[in-house]
Amino acid sequence: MATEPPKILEIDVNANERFSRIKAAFLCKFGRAPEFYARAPGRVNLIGEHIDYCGYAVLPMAIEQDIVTAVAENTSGIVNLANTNSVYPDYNVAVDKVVIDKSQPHWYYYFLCGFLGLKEHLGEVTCHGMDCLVDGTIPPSSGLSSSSAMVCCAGLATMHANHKSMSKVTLAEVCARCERYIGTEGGGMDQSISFLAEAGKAKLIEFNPLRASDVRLPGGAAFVITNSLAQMNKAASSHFNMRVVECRLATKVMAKTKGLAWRNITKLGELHEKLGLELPEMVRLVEETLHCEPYNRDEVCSLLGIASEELEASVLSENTRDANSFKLYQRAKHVFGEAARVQQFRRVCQEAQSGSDAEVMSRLGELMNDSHASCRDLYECSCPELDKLVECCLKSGAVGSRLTGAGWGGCAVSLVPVGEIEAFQLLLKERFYVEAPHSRLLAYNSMFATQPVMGAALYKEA
Ligand code: ADP
Ligand code: NG1
Ligand code: MG
Repeated sequence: MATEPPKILEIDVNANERFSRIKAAFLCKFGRAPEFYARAPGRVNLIGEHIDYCGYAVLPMAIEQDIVTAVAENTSGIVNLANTNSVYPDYNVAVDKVVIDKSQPHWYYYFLCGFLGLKEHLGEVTCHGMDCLVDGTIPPSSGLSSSSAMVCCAGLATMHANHKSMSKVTLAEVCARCERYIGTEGGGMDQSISFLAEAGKAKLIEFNPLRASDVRLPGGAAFVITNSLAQMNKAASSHFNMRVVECRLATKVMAKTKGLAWRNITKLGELHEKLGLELPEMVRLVEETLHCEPYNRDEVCSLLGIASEELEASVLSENTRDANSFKLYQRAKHVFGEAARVQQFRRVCQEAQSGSDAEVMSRLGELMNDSHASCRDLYECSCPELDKLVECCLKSGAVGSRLTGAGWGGCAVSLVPVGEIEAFQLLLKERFYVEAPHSRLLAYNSMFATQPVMGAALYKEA
């Protein structure tokens, strides 16, 4: 239940290879055993890309790959952070001196986003110091939400280390807010599924208010993740925020054209609600009210009747302050089209029992293919490696394939008939990974069929 706190489970650490390894590393680092462990999963988004921050529903599921943090309280008032992967250096900071530098998205800032978010939410004058050792299995910067798994894991660990309890929904909302401290203005899909996921179920995540409902995926369908091996750190570039800003601007320009109080409307979903239209009508409205050529700063300022300073203060973000070209038509058209595809995907899943397996698969596959085309052509959040991978997946037995997560690199998710997973993976190894700049060995870790797993939880040694 979303209104309950995350579960506290008992674990036989000695019988669990991963937890034993984490415990040993913690002992080695801090000279004592951890008091508890927090775990938060990554996710794969099946459909609904770049629309959560516009207020629209998305359809992800949690994956086995996760972030686990071993934790023990300390009395020194310091957050000591260490990582099992030596790529990520140790860091420590006093609980009252935490500052997140947006210009340098170091790994520990993601952890500290979760720490700070919880600290502020709990309204504690001060939080306990904590010794923390992080161990992650989600390929980073690859669209499977390693960043949010880290933020959620840190938030959950901080809550428990301070002897507090909160519902999964509240934790998801707090963590969605505080991940923005790193600079990216994300929606909330990643933190929501990390907390609200249930084993065996994909979820339709809706916002305002945040809620998750079960989506039963057809039995014959497997969702296979493949990694393009191109990485993209979302906080280290302005690509992500630029899209958020373009959607915000499109909202305001369209709202002004329709005579609405545009200053108070920030999301395309709010505009949609105010106009009371259907999604296909919103697509038509984009075609009628916006032009295909990019807008420049002067044009949007003159359309809204504002000065450049107001644009910077109320629409642009810190890292898009100097932007001067905005593709409003293309971004808005993607958002309304993608929101409609999420509704259709869910409907096909609901009606799956009445159709043949092949028919259901082909309808879902088509929606995924259309989603990728829209991300590539209208939203421009794909990249050559991803386009090549998606094409390769489709030629190797996938019924549908699309980029997942923010894009500009990272993973594709493919719909593959259950009986054909092995053949699909073999073909991909030969066709995609043989040419990839990395070895075939890496390919082995870059493809996996997913099973929806449960959301974040706490573990105590039995
Ligand atoms: P995504 O969320 O798609 O994986 P982001 O660019 O949003 O990609 O976040 C990736 C960042 O998260 C990494 O650059 C790193 O700082 C942090 N991160 C992810 N996994 C780990 C890990 N196991 N240990 C430390 N930091 C991690
Ligand atoms: P990733 O790729 O996991 O960083 C981002 C956003 C989501 C969503 C997707 C695109 C964050 C934390 N995550 O995900 O909210 O907008 O892109 O659908 O900003
Ligand atoms: Mg991320």
